[in-house]
Amino acid sequence: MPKFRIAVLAGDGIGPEVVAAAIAVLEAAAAPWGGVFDWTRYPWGTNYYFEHGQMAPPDFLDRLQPHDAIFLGAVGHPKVQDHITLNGLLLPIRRRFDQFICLRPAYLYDGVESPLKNKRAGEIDMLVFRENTEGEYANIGGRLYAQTDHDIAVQTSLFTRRGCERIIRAAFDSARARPRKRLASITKSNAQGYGMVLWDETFARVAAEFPDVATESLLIDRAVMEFVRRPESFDVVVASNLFGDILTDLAAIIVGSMGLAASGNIDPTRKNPSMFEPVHGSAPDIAGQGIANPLAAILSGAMMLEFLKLPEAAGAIHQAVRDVLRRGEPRTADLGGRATTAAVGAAVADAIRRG
Ligand code: GGG
Repeated sequence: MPKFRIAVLAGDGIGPEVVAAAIAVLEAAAAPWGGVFDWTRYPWGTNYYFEHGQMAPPDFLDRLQPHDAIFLGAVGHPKVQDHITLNGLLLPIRRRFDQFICLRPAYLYDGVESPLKNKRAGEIDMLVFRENTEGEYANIGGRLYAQTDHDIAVQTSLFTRRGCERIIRAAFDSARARPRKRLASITKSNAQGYGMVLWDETFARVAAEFPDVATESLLIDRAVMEFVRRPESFDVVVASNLFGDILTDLAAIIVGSMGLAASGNIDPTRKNPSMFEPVHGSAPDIAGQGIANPLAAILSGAMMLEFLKLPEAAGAIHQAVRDVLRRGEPRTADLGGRATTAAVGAAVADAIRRG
């Protein structure tokens, strides 16, 4: 078994707490294969920013390049504007390593209550493909006459035929491989008459190659309504960078908690390291208290194991998480419990060792 070189960016707030719990679980899951991971921890994030005036050193992307994967906790600090933390660390990684697929599953586990009434375990089961390298996150624009009465801001969304086609195609491939074979595309092409019309046209063109996949195209305002009204009807969903981000917070909440939402930022060509991170942010309101839910980070770790082609180890984590959630304890406050991050992490690791 090769050793996998994993870059760990625990980051800010609850990031280090959930990452520590997740690494212990990943070690437990991979133990039958011997010492599988070579973890390298990088102290980048807002503490680094306070000391150096930037989120990471100038060569940080070159230093990440040789790794097999990146495992990230969270970035963000109440004393630093979020566009600085995002553009200083997270977004350059996604772009430089061409992690154009942001994969975000949302599944209603047995033992977890949806805020939507009468939803049974497994009834909500969707996989969102978020475009991850362009769209509304392209960071193209500028300010003129900043901080004066004439302040002007221009922010441009970027949609390319190549960018639309590759994420839409990846979503179709995934939908075809799933039992329900359904794909929903979400835009706002009535108002965004250039970029999102290009998206819609690309979706229609690629759809012709997948006659076995049932499709629907929804505007984002209708989509948020339908996520609440008929979430069980969604299987695979594909959306732009911004809409994918917003939709997956909604998807996380209807399956019980942001504390369960995992994600992978994937370069499917494997030329570059892919990055795995919980969807949640740094949660400064609970940071340092040891009460954050580590399951989103743990499930992101399982996605990393799948990507590294360790499906048995990933399966062991999924089974252990299912067991712990079904049992009902220990669980953290976001799921109605009182347990600590460490206790939930230890319960999952124990379930893996017993399993
Ligand atoms: N878990 C990573 C994290 O801290 N995410 C916070 C965030 O604001 N992410 C923005 C995004 O994914 O677009």
